[in-house]
Amino acid sequence: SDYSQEPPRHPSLQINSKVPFNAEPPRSALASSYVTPVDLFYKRNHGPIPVVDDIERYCVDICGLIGTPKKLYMRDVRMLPKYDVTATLQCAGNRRTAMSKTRKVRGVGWDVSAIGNAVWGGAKLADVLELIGIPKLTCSTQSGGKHVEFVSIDKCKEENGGPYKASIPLSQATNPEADVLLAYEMNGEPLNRDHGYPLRVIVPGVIGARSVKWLDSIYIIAEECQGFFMQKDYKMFPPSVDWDNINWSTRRPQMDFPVQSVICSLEDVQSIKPGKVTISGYAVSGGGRGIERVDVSIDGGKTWLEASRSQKTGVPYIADHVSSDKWAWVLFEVTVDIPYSTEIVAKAVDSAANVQPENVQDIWNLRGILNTSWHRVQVRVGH
Ligand code: MTE
Ligand code: MO
Repeated sequence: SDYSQEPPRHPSLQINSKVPFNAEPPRSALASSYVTPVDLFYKRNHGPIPVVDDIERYCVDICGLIGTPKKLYMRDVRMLPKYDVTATLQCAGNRRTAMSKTRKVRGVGWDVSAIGNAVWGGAKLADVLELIGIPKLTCSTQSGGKHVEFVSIDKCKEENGGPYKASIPLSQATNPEADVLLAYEMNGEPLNRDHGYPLRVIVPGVIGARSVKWLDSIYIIAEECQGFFMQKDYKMFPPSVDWDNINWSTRRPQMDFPVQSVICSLEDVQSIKPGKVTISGYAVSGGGRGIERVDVSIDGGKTWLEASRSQKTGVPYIADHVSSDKWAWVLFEVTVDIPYSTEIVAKAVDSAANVQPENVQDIWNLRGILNTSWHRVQVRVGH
């Protein structure tokens, strides 16, 4: 594969793999802004970044179980109502490195920053599908279509040199409230090459793997996508399953991500001076579930304090889906006195009262996905 035309990248990104390019920002930079700057947003790729230079001729083929196939040009996408959706994208592999410490897992090593929050601008997929005659809130088409498959331009080795792809249920794709976008903007600027120029899918509340970048075609299909990343990857197995006894067909592709929180203001092991310390980070849940609470402990999880939460500076966050960005993370913060060396822990509770699991061992899985265990950091107090 040809990696000679990769775009320039920010020097402070921590590179986890050079080809394909996989990198994340330092955790201290991540939670300092509610909207993650594009430069610092994690980049997760499976192949070289495609080059699309003739934007006039670029189009998305929409075909499959529909009456007449359609070519969707950028001008067609821009003609539809534009929506700006603030949504957190999280890679299922976020925090994988920490999972590997208990027992080795396979996959790109990520610290805690394979996640970012952006304002995605584009057309709703529900409006696009209406253009080709599929009404809103449809669960199946007359010709038996039940899923919407997104096929990209980039090629990867997992697909034996074929394109990256994924699918979502038609019921989600045609639901305007699900806010699935064909996005051409990120934080008010045209999408850049790393993040899917000229057009990508954003599936809010769902693991990043389903938000296909560099969209080439959309297929209306009867069964979910049979691609590698739907069938042989990104599935959650119990700790008893390992590479010698895995049967991929026993599990469904992971879609929504579970409740997550991370302390970003402190490294895994951090030396501090005795006195007041501000503990801050992000908390988010999938499926549009808001964050109900973030608990912080300064004694390894014996006792807890409630942190304050915000999305907009100075406005307390309420998980009511009206005044809040329902697909977006919240930033939390609490200032405490730390007189002695200890373990600091964060755990979040979402609006369905789901709580992060206490120990990583209990959710260990061979691919190292969805490490949402209590986030623990060690502080060493010195004088
Ligand atoms: N889409 C294509 N075409 N190719 C990819 O490799 N990676 C996926 C998803 N979409 C990928 C893709 C994964 S695993 C994630 S987590 C997100 O894109 C990352 O998006 P980002 O690089 O914009 O942060
Ligand atoms: Mo991912």
